[in-house]
Amino acid sequence: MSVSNRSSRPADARITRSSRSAESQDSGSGRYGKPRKKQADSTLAQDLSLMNVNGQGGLNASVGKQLGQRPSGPSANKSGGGLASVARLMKMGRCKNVVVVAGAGISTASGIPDFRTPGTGLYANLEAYNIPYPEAIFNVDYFSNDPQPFFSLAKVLYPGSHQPNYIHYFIRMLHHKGLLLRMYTQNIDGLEKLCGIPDDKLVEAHGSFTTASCHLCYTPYPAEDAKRLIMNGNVPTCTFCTATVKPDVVFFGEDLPQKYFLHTQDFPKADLLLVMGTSLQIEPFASLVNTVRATVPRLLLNRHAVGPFQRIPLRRGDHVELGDLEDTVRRFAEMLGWNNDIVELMKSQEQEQCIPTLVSGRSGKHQTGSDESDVETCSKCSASSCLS
Ligand code: CNA
Repeated sequence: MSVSNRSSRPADARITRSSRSAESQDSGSGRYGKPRKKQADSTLAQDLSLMNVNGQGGLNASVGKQLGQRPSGPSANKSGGGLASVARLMKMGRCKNVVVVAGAGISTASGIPDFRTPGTGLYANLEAYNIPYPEAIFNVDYFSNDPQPFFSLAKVLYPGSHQPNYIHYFIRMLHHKGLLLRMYTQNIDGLEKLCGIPDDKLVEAHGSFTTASCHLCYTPYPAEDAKRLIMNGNVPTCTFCTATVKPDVVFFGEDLPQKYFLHTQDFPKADLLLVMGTSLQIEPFASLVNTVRATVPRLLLNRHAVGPFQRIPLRRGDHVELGDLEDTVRRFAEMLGWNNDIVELMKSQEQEQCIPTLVSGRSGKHQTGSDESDVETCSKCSASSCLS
């Protein structure tokens, strides 16, 4: 069965993942020969961005630390200008439907390498995975022949060994303040959920490790069993057809989850778009940023300018703040007066997350509940404080 037939949805209601760097945006087929549907709204998006490319971006446009490719010229203000402008809008109550679009750059501060950062990114360390080209790691045909490269990567990315960082909690705070319309993440590390962003506020566009299924016949497989086998260097196989099971992370040419289609409601409703830690190279995700209304402010927080934020002049209402994301987000939070709240939230969440690491004195199980009698020590923070 072809992976493009994975969904029972009609073809015009399916969106598959593809790498923008590997193909033209307008091509009819993906890198791996899978037919690729053009999104109805991507045409509109392109029209919108074209309409605005000639607009005067000067008044609100700014750049921060200048690294790599960057906007410059009349549309560039001093560092911090963009953050301050957006913080001002937020404080004035003008941004009540904030959409966040995020990528691997929000998790590097948690110790998870991204793809494309030179030196530390996974693509720079391919010898560890023994693959001929970077995208092969998410190519389902390649996986079919040799699942080991993806399973090696899965060991790094499987939720459990990494903790959310300040950036994740900043987004959680947006929700706490009632401002988050939705977060769209390409990440598969599960840190958004772990920091407490509720399921209904989150779209994991490239899937997650929460569920697993056969890569050929899609028969579901218990995710915990798949994880245990993969972490121990074994290959989980389908109970129905014996093909290899994989976590439900979206590979190139596979359908994005149904929830991704919420974007058709969310982006037209957004009154602020925050783009964080992504190279905007993977379609159709990358084009989402072009689907907010033309007057909606968009703020890119990243190490270098990407996607439409590379254009000079910037679109009116676009802001680019370049530099280390965690530093930038901290400054942003300070401007908003949220820093203390975020620090408190992180502390309280860390204490809660100590509970699963508590070692049970009786049953030997790890506990998440409040059954004190079952708990004696905490491997992380020495017990009693976690229970307060
Ligand atoms: P990418 O292509 O690696 O881009 C990451 C971007 O973040 C780059 O522009 C970096 O410059 C920037 N960046 C990285 N660290 C920082 C930092 N500390 N401060 C500021 N900017 C930073 O990753 P994308 O997310 O754009 O690509 C999409 C792929 C990557 C998705 O399909 C993911 O599944 C996949 N991925 C996910 C993870 C994860 O879940 N944590 C890790 C690695 C790859």
